[in-house]
Amino acid sequence: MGNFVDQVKITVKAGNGGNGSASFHREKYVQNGGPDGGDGGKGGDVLLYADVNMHTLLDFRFHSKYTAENGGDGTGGLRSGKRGEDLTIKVPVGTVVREAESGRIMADMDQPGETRILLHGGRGGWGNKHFATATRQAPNFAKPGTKTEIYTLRLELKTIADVGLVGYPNVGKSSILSAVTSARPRVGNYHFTTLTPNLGIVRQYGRDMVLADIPGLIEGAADGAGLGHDFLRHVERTRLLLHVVDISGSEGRDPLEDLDRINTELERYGTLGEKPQIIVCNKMDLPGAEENAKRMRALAEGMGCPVFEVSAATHQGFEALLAETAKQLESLPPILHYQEEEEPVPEIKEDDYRVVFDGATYFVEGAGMERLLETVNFDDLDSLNWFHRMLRKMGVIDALREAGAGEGSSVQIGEMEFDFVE
Ligand SMILES: Nc1nc2c(ncn2[C@@H]2O[C@H](COP(=O)(O)OP(=O)(O)O)[C@@H](O)[C@H]2O)c(=O)[nH]1
Ligand SMILES: [Mg+2]
Repeated sequence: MGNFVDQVKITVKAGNGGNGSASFHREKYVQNGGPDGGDGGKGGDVLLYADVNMHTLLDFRFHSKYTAENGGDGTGGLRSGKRGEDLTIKVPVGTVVREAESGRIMADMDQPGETRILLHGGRGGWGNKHFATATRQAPNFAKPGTKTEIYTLRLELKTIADVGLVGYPNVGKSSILSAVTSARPRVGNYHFTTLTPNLGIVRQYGRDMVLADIPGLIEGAADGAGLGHDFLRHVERTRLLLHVVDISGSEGRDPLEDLDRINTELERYGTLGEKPQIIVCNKMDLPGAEENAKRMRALAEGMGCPVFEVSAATHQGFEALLAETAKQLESLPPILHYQEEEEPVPEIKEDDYRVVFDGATYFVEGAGMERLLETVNFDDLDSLNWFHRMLRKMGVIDALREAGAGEGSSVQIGEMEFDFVE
C-alpha cells in the first residue's frame, strides 16, 4: 500500500487488578477485631474509538506504548481499592488491529464513532473479610489482583470506500454525492469546504456501494503540501475513482488540463495512478459544456477510460454512470470486514508438563513444554510476551505457584532461565 504510514506497532496493557487487603479491625479496648480488609479495585480497560477526524496512523509513530491504570489495593476498614481508569485509544476509521506475533485479528474499527473494549482490566483481589467462616474467624490472607499481560499490536489501515470522488474544488463532487446517495453533504462555493471525506451509500442492482467525497486536492500535493497528503491517503483507501471535472469550465480553467494535473499528482504518489478511473463530466447544463465534452471524449479514448456526462443541478446522467460503476466494482477486489478471532491456546494437556524443584530451581519439563518452546523466538519481545501468556493460560504459572515458587524464585524452562514474577 504505497508510501504512507499505514502500518504501526504499539504495545498495550490493561490495568492490573488491585490486591485485596488482609487487615483486622482495631479499636481501643476492643480485642480481636474481625477481618476488615477491603477488596482490590478492578484494573482499567483499554478501549478503541474509531475517530472520523483521524486520517493516519502517524501519531502512533511518536506514542507507541499504552497502559491503562492499575486498580488500587484494598485497605482496612473495608475500604475497596480505587477502580483503575480506562484508557481510550483513538484510531482512524478503518483501522484493523492485529496481534503482532500471530497476525490474529482483534478488531476491525470500520464503523465511524464506534467504541469497543479491546483488553479487560484485571479483577481486584478479595480482602480477607470474604474468607472468614465459622471455623476460620481470623483469616490472615487476602487474594492478589489479576495481573494483565502486555500485547504487541499491529495497526493497519484498510480500504473504507468502494468509490472515491476526486477532482478540483468546486467541480461538483459534493453535489454529485448528494444527488446519488442518501448522505447530505454541505455544498458551498468555497475551496476546501469539506475537509474530511463524506461518505454516502448508493443502492444499485440490490447492492450497496459506499461513495466517498474526497476533498482537499491542491497543486503540489504529492510533495506533501497542505491538505494534499490527506487527500492522497484517502484516495488510497478506495477501490475505484470517479474523476469529476467541471466540463463547462465555469471557473475559467480547462477541464482537460484539470484532469491531467490531478492524474499527474496521483502518478507521482506510489501506485495511485493505477487505480481504475471513470471520468465524470459534470455541469453539462452550462454553456460550453458540449464542446469540451467532445474534446474530453477524444482524450479519454486514448487513455482507455470511460466517460459519462452528468449534471448534478438537473440530476441527469446518473443512471448510466452508476451502472458502469457497479459493473467495474464487480471485478475489483471487495472491501473486507475482518472477523475478530479468539486467542488460540496451544493444545497441551496438564500431564504434558510437570514442575520439578531441586531445592534451588523450579524446572518445567515435559513433551508439551518442548513443543511450545519450539514455537518461541527468545530474542523477540512479542514472542516472549506471547509465551508468557500461554504459560498462564496453560496453568503453568499456577502450577509453579502451587509447587512453592514465589516472587523472584528461579525457574528454568528448556534452555531459558528466568525469575518468577507475579
Ligand atoms: N450549474 C451547475 N452547477 C453545479 C453543478 N454541480 C455543482 N454545481 C455548483 O458548483 C458549486 C460547487 O459544487 P460542490 O458540490 O460544492 O463542489 P465540490 O467542491 O467539488 O464538492 C456549487 O455552487 C454547486 O451548486 C451542476 O451540475 N451544474
Ligand atoms: Mg465539496
